[in-house]
Amino acid sequence: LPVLLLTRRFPDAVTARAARDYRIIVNDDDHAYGPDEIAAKAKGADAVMVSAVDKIPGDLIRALPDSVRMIATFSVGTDHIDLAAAKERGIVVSNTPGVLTDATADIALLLLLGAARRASEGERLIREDRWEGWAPTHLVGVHVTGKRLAILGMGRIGQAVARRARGFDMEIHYHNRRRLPAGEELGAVYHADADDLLAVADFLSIHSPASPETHHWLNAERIARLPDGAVVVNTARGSVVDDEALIAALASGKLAAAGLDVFENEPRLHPGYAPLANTFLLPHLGSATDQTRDAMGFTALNNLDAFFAGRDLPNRVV
Ligand code: 8YV
Repeated sequence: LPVLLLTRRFPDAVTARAARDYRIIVNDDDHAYGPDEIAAKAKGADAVMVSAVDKIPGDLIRALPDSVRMIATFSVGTDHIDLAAAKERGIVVSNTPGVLTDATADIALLLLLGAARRASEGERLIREDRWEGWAPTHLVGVHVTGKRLAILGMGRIGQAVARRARGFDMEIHYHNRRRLPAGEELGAVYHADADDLLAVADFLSIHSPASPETHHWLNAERIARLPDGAVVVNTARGSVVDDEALIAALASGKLAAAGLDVFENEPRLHPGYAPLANTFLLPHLGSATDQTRDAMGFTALNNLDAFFAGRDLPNRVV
């Protein structure tokens, strides 16, 4: 059997299937391995299954034993892996697109609603027994139904968010590198220039991958283009947002609120966010449902199985 290193404690059903078809080396602890630890544990492994939280830079890829021929990431994002270095070493890389679309889109809507309707503030108030009772102007938030939702990145997840937002009668606008075919646009308005999208964004939801082009894309200049009182939602990657600029806009009242599931230096939170009442914050829970996490693991294993059987990979990245 091929030897597979699992760098994290993945769901039980995933580990069980891996153990059936591979000789597995498991990290059965909840701490993430550092690069040196991954290289050391990969001794004798034919493949490695990693999470998006494991950083796989070029140095680590070059330090992996020669036996390692494939990296299957338990994520749709691949920004944590130096793909060019993998290619150079002839290491195949796969990811898990599709299976986490719905769970992530659900969390985007939760953030959108939670941020707009001040759910965090309300929850804290009531938990801390500080609620003084109903009042006409108490914890009044931003109205959602019928507003304009701007989607940056209209891939699978962006489209799933658009479908859900239509249920709230939102007017959908989007920017994507490529315009979607007319039949697939769901009535959304395309903006070829991402900056034009900002002007109509009562709500902005980010669904573009992390890349050098999207690094700190939402900066002070772009935030200034948003309508006053806009709400920002991010379930993609923290690095797409310039934290300093977003925090300043939330503090000044330029933006009404932000709902964030991802952070540039996660698990560390920029200290500017927590004191702000108008933030609704989650610890990277986009794909965190039992069914989705199992499906992500099975997808990673499907790719590994295909590789070791000499078949085409369903989700080959490199
Ligand atoms: C994961 C993710 O929770 O798939 C991704 O790119 O960010 C999330 O689904 C996590 O990073 C899994 O490795």
